[in-house]
Amino acid sequence: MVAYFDIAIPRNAEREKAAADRSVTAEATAKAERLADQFLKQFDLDEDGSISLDELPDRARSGLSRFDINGDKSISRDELIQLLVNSGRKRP
Ligand SMILES: [Ca+2]
Repeated sequence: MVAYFDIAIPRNAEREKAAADRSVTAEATAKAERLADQFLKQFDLDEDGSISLDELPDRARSGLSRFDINGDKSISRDELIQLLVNSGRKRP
C-alpha cells in the first residue's frame, strides 16, 4: 500500500525533505503514516491521494494551509506524514 502511494504520488521535493530528516524513528513514522491514511480516508473526497484545501471544513482550512509545504493548495500524504511526525516529536 505504501509503495502504491509512493508511485501514484511522486513528490520529489517533499520526499527529499522527509529523507533528510533522519532523526525520526521508524515507529513514529509508521504511526504518522497510519494517521495520515485516516485523514485521507476522511477528507480526501475526490480520492486523488491528497487533501485539497477545498476539501477541508472552513475552520480547518487556515490551520492546515501552513502545512502546504510546496504551495499547491493541497496537503499530500507525504506532507501529512511530515507534519504528524513533527508534531509527535514535541512530546517530552
Ligand atoms: Ca483530494
